Amino acid sequence: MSLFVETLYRGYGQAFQQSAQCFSLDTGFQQLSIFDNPILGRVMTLDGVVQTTEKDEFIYHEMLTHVPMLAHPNPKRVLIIGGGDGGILREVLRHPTVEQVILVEIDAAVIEMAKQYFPAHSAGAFEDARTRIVIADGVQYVNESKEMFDVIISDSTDPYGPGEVLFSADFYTAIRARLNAVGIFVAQNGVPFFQLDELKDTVQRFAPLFVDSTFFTAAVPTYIGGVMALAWGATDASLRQTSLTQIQARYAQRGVHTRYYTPQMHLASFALPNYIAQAIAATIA
Ligand code: AG3
Repeated sequence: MSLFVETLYRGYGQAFQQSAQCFSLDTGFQQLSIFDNPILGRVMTLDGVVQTTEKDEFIYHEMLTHVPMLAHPNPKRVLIIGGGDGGILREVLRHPTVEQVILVEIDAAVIEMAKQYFPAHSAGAFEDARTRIVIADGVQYVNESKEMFDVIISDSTDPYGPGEVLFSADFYTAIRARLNAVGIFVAQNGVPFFQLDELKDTVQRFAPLFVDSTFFTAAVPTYIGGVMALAWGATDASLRQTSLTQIQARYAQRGVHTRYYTPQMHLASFALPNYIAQAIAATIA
């Protein structure tokens, strides 16, 4: 039996039993590996870090998508940075309000491998008439694009390697300029129990850009170490104050069906454990 041991943190990790038919390739941007595990199904890793598994992908993809999409009254234009496996794209397209989604992925190999080995992640989303795929550097794209969006979702790797620039103040500034007057930006921000500095950096970088900035959380088993922080930056503070009744009405009206997300979970996900709340408070103070 061979084991894959994730090497994200020094001195602590998670191990996966790996099927015999596993493979790994250098995409030119990163080392991409795919294997099967008896509990989690198929697993994709990039540079030794678990990105997605068949079994628990729904938790992350639903929360990172439906929280901003349902907080927004009428999201028509959506930008996804990264997200080459198509999971976020699939969830965004569940909203009938959406007219166009642009997905900007730096590494075409991620999309190709995901289409082939994780077909349920995109479930046809790459072929949807509303989808536009751009193979490009996300930073360059937001710097050069003139397009405006209602919701922008950053589905990146951790801030090492190709993903590092997607956590920079310059990137966030360029993102802010691409948001419509009523706009929301969300981003995966790591597991704060182990990656508290990343959260603090984001607190500092979001503060001058968004009138409302905070985090919401989701417990994703294979992003091990407790809850994952999802960063939230909005152009309008009322978006986060949307009532349960309103969110429920939108959820029903748009016909979105989910396995983790519920309107109650939506509101609850903004309640932060005190060690996170205190880290945020200490950073802004
Ligand atoms: N993007 C987020 C992976 C983050 C893993 N990091 C961690 N465990 N700290 C995955 C891509 C899914 N579409």
